[in-house]
Amino acid sequence: MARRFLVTAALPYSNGRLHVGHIAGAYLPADTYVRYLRATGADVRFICGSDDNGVAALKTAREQNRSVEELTAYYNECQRRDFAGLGIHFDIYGGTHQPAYVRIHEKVSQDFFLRIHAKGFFTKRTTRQLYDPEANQFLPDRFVRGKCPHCGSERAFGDQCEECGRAIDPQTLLNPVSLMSGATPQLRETVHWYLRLDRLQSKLAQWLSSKKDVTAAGAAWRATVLNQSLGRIEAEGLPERAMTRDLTWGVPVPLDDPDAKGKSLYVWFDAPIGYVSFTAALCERRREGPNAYESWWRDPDCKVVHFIGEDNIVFHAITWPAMMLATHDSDDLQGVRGEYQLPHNVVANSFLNIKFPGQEEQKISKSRGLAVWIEDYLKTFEPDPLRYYLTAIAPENARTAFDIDDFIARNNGELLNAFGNFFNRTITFAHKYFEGKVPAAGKRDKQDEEQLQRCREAVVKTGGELEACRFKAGLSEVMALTRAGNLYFDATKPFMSRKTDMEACGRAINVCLQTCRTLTTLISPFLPATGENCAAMLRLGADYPKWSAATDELPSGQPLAEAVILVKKLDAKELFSEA
Ligand code: B3M
Ligand code: ZN
Repeated sequence: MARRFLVTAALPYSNGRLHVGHIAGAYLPADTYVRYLRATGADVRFICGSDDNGVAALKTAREQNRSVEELTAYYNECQRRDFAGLGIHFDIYGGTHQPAYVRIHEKVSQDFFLRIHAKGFFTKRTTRQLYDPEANQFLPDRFVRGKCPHCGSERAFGDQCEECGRAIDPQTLLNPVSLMSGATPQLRETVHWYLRLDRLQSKLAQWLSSKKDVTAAGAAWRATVLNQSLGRIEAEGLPERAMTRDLTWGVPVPLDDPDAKGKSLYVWFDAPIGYVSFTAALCERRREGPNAYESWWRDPDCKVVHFIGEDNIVFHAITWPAMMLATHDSDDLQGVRGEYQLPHNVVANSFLNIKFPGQEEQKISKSRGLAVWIEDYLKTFEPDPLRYYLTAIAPENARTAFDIDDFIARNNGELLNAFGNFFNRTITFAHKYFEGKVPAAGKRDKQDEEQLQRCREAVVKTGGELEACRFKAGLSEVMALTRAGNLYFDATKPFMSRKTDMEACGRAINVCLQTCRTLTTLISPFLPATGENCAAMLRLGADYPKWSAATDELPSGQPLAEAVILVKKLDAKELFSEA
């Protein structure tokens, strides 16, 4: 039986374009993982889509003077294009409020809410909240501005001050002003449904503790993820959290209760359910039957893996699992068939900083125009140089920086000089001196055997790193084999032996070609377009990414295709000069 995985990548808010930080954070590692798993023969569904609900989109739509429907449809389409341009291929790219998905998403979300409600994990409570008497509506925290009670900045939002970074209780904001109408907000009573995280916390803690140890896939959860989840529970415990909002843009609260009128589910309640509803939409599209999504979500034989950025950890490692636990009948944390399965892994990267030539490293900032937008990047460059760089510097355990000069240097140094050049010199040589065919393996000596042994070891090591979601380490194994290939080429000197000993020369080129063959499979999850070009030169056929075939030898006499340029030399001026 094939292993089964459901892999998700965080749903981007559909109120903006994607930049390199998003890609490095969640989408590229997820895509690499999915490609690798498929190469091992696993059955995988790769799910994503836009997060359309909630305040973020509403606010941008207001600022841009367009309808929220139009805004979210527009950015959903932009994101789709950016991902496709980078070779990030989801099985489905839905959207929590896109016309094609909103019906199924509302149904799954409302069923989820009702199930938790029936199990008694909500408390209905009255609270006081800021209300705009002119716009006649309650104000989301982001729609209130005022003076920060901590540092005195005049530009604080109702939930947070961007000046001092502190969280704010909206009721303590000084001189509050509504961003809807400019009116002074009043405090009014309202009713919300709170998830009893306090009652779920000991189960959550027990489950999260089990993730400190090595999982079946060969790795513990990342420390950052455990610190922010288990660490938080141990340090402060979990308070109840409101899962509804006074907002009409979202999934309506499905209760037959006058207090629920005009309210929506909290966006962080319905967003992770998007993973489920998009899976259901995918199954529907494939005509697999109405309950087919259950074989991905309610079956312990399928592993669910979430890829996210560090700011989403609490929601994926605490709130979302708590929501699922609240639907369970059984107390079994290992997973019972028929019930929602808690994630096998939650893989979070840190943020990416940015460094433009001649400037200091800084945080990526949309508002200050400090970012490299995917759309802009793709106007000039191929996807693989970016995929290479973002994996080589992946912020897996701490922040790292996208340094424009370093990006160019590594492309031209590592990817072109080492990887591209190894293929180029090997294949060109075979064309020049062996009629474009794989020369005879001959009688291999120790040096030859050692190089082939390195190939076998690289397959095992790279696979081990990828199983454990250590993508940066996986890529460096591939590059280590590349360097070993170049060293072998230099040491065996086929350019000399061709004049004196054609048999020895052919043996060396044969081993180099076998190394190329292995590298083709190993590079393919990271750089799919490059992998395809390599496979075409070696005439490998459709199953070249198959992991178990990575060291299958190319038979002597097999014809090769002409060498193509695998990696182009890049110049920073092409894109980033006046960024
Ligand atoms: N839209 C937050 C973000 O992009 C959010 C992720 C939802 S994943 C369910 O940071
Ligand atoms: Zn402040």
